[in-house]
Amino acid sequence: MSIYALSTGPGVSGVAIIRISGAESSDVIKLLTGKKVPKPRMATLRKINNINTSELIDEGIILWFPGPDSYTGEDMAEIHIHGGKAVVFALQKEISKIKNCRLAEPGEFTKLAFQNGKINLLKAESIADLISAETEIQRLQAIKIMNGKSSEKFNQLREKLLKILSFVEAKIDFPEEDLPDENIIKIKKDTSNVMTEIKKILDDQKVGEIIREGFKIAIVGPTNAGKSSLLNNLSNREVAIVSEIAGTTRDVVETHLNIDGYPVIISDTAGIRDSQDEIEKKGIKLSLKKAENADLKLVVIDAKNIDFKGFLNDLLKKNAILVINKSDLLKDKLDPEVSKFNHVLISLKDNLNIDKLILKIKNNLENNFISEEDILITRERHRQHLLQCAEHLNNFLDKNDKNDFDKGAEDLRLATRQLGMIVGKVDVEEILGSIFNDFCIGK
Ligand SMILES: Nc1nc2c(ncn2[C@@H]2O[C@H](COP(=O)(O)OP(=O)(O)O)[C@@H](O)[C@H]2O)c(=O)[nH]1
Ligand SMILES: [Mg+2]
Repeated sequence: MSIYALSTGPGVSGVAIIRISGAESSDVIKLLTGKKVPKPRMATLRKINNINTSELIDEGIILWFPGPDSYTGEDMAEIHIHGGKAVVFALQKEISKIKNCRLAEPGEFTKLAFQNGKINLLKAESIADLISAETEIQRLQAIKIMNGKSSEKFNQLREKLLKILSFVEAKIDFPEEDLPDENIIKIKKDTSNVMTEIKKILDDQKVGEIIREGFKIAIVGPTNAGKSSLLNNLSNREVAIVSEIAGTTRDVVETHLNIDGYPVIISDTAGIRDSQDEIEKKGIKLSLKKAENADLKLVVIDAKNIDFKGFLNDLLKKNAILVINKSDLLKDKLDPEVSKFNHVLISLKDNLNIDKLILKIKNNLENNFISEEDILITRERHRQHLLQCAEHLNNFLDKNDKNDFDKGAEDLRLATRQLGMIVGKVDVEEILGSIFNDFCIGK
């Protein structure tokens, strides 16, 4: 079975590329052009025709990538045509008529590349991340992983564990030879070292995931303080409805921003107040939840109408900036109960001090993304495997009796397997290989 798909974005463009992968790729080119496949990797201009009527669909470039040296490892072809909707549609329709050709599923080319051993799982994931990267920081993170930065680290840790396991397994295979105590001490020490490295990787403030998914900022505070106005101001467009009627915003309104390359998802929420309205109450509940899950809260209050002191302590406890809005209406000094908090006094109406607020947000972002260099976890999946790996290693380290080595070996195997799952390499043969390479078993 061969697969095909439009690999360029949907919509009108100068050029569109349709990719084909699988044994039928050469048939597709022959049937569409009436000629044999061009020389490998040589851009070749061909007329592309309807299969049965030979009517011209378009003229375009054909690229031929014979397997196994292709992206997927299979025979592949690319057809570059003009990127009009009708052209793309007509060509796809023709390919669909060819025997054993079907439309690819999402990510299927990359999945094939992984299954055919062309790339590991982390690289496959990073390709997806690179494609969806919206900001420079996201792109840099994806490209680092694509380059093998994290695979290298996880493979290294895994190899260390395999080595330890080979010692433990040798002991099981030759139980009559007593393992000296110092060897046991070394095995434990090596395991502890791996454990320390894993703990260090896990202690990352989730920076990798935040970069991939976006830094979450929640705008919270009482009704009518100017929360929706702030969202609109920061995103430079009318995302949320602004009105003097308290309780206007009920649902959470979210928008994506790029602040100095940092991907940010900012959400405006319902104003917090005692409400009898069931829908508004639900909105308020959502607000508080957003605030709790956010990486940063912008707590917005009204400078002249501060009846919110009770909430402030709680909301400002961590990762929050107090934004006091409507400074244009302020006649007297700020209430000291409120000014004692670290705050920015702004007026959205008069566009006052907004730059100060943005600077504060940027500083906060920078502080949060500080450990950029050591990021290895970019998905919850990686975190879960690492946590489970650490758990198995703990179980191993807890075993102190030599006779428990059988079970200890199983702990190590399970730990190794978890690391292998991150990179997508789970192969028992390798354990045997490691034993043979590092241990003179024939002696
Ligand atoms: N005077 C003044 N009014 C403002 C300011 N910012 C917002 N408002 C007004 O306050 C009202 C409530 O604003 P809105 O953004 O809907 O508040 P929210 O309920 O917190 O989302 C609207 O009538 C806004 O025009 C400001 O800086 N000064
Ligand atoms: Mg609002």
